[in-house]
Amino acid sequence: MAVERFNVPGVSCNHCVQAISKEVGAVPGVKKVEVGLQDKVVTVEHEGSVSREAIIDAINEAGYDVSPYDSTIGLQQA
Ligand SMILES: [Cu+2]
Repeated sequence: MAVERFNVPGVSCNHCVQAISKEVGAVPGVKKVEVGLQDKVVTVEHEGSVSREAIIDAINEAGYDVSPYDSTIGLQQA
């Protein structure tokens, strides 16, 4: 099992959370999706066979852009 995080600055309400959860959750191999409304971080747990690109594609498909996530700096509040 692998866990990856994606910084998605466009997350602003529960609609965004649901749209991203639905799109990313539909990617084969994805087990769990958590969308943080406060930190705007999408956390994806998957089987390890899922490419980062496939998840980014799904987030884009939902209508949101992904920024590179830097866990050492942390996230700026909008
Ligand atoms: Cu929204």
